[in-house]
Amino acid sequence: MADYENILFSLEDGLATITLNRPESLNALSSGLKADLLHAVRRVGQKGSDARALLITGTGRAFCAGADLMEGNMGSADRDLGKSLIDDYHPILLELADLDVPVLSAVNGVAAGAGMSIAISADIVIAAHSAYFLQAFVNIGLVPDAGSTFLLPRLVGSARARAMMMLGERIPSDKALEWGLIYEVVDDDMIQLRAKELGHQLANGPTRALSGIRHLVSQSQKNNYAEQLQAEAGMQRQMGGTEDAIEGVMAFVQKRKADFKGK
Ligand code: LHQ
Repeated sequence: MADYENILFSLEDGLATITLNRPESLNALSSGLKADLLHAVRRVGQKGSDARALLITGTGRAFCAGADLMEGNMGSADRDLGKSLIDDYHPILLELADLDVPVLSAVNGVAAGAGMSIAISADIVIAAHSAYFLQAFVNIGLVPDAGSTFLLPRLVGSARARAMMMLGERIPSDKALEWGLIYEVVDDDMIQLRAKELGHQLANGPTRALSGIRHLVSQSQKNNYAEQLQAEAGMQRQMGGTEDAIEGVMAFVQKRKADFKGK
């Protein structure tokens, strides 16, 4: 298993876990952390990988405080933030979106700025009771990025998204749950346990169907109704021939738990 300086990476029984690991700066996205993250996500997605689900979380009291504001020329006028996004952030976000395994984020503490964007790009988001979500960008005179303007309005509606983006206020996890931004709130001391439990459930699931679900939901952002029905039919045609779908029906008929292999 490759060693990283800024993240922890493990692969256990089909569950890959990436833990952002710069707790002294609330896991802010330094160049090093972004490089490690991209490398690890690519590992998960590479052909022949044993990963059947990916969990992203953080160490310490934060999930991720967004771009590292202390690094390099972040504070100078000659910085090209657009280039930084295109070169360093988009590859991570697009790699995550393209994965053929489900992605779960366990928001153990604050998720701010691009850290929030990463958190909410997951298929399933759970958060600790004391965690909060912060569209921090406006507080430093920037616009939301790293996918937030795409994802957030779709998750919570335009009214709440615009207010969150313009006011830059902390949204606690229970409000995030009420808004439909996340799936579940967990007691602080249970978040990692619950994340592993859900992660292993996904890793033991019918991987090709889970991949199909994430790609279909993503395609529904641009398709009209008729196109989406067509996309579902095309995907279901592929699923019908999978070993897991055959096993799923057999297990139902034989009144036993299905043993999915991800094939
Ligand atoms: C940090 C950070 C941080 C470095 C806390 N960097 N050290 C932008 C530009 C370019 C291209 C790409 O995209 C982006 C996207 C973005 O993500 S822009 C948004 C960047 N993030 C922020 O603006 C959030 C900044 N942080 C905060 O507002 C607060 O730290 C939060 C609300 C997250 C937490 O507040 P507190 O719990 O009060 O903690 P703290 O402020 O005391 O921070 C603890 C330490 O972490 C502290 O270091 P120190 O040495 O004093 O203990 C902070 O300097 C450090 N830290 N965020 N983003």
